[in-house]
Amino acid sequence: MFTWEDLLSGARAPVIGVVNVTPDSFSDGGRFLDPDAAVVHGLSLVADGAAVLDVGGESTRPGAEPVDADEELRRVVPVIRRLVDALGTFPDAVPVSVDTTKAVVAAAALDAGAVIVNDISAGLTDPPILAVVAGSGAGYIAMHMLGEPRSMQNDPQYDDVVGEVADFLVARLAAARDAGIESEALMADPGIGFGKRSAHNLELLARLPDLAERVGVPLLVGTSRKSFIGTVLGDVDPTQREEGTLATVVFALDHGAAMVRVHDVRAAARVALLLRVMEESAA
Ligand code: PMM
Repeated sequence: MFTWEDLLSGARAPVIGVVNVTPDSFSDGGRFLDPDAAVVHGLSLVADGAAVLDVGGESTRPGAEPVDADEELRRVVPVIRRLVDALGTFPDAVPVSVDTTKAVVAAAALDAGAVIVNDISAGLTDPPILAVVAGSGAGYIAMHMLGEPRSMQNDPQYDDVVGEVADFLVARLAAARDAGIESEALMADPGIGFGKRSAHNLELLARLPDLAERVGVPLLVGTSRKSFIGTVLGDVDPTQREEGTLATVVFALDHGAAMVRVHDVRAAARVALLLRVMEESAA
């Protein structure tokens, strides 16, 4: 069975590298749609220090249209199979995760050698995904999103963003356990940018320690290149947000995040390793 403790006790920095096999993701859409390019990119992220590779075939950027299961399968399964062939299997090698909300895609990805399912809908889009994960002993990431990608940035509102995200995650983690997923296999994610304004994202980051305490499982934070960084720093192109991303990576890891999910793995992994050494010497 996969456990986050086994992964996090390894020597690698707690960094998940993004492999988007999509034509339309917000910061790298189209760059790795070709399977060869996606595999080469994934292997380069491992060389850069990634502890997990997260392979996704459906863009989740604001306004994105859904992709049908056949197309998503066609995009991700060959890439996962080839990455696992090249890397080997966890725990001896860096594990591969699939970024999907669909049970059929999760099942095929696990069959191809993935050992983690990253579900931005926390099991709400396709509830049987929880049983698929439970049956395979895979790891599971449950993320908070308000609404769906097509409409999530249309005026999102919260009375208490941290409390509402925590309530949601606690409920979805309970559903995952009810479906048979072990607690040690669960990770939670506040879903930065998913149905949230900049102020909501900043408040979630500021109060990560509260959130970590409420959810009781390791937290993943995905800020990489997201628009609140551009809102603060005034740049328009997502690829110009790397320094800002690094500031959020340091802040998140220092405030209770167990892992971060990024596009530029080399910089984040080096920052995270240095942070770990500084924290050990301060202890
Ligand atoms: N962000 C994106 C996609 N998948 N999954 C999790 N768990 N957390 C995130 O923050 C997250 C995600 C959007 O970024 P991308 O389209 O560049 O992958």
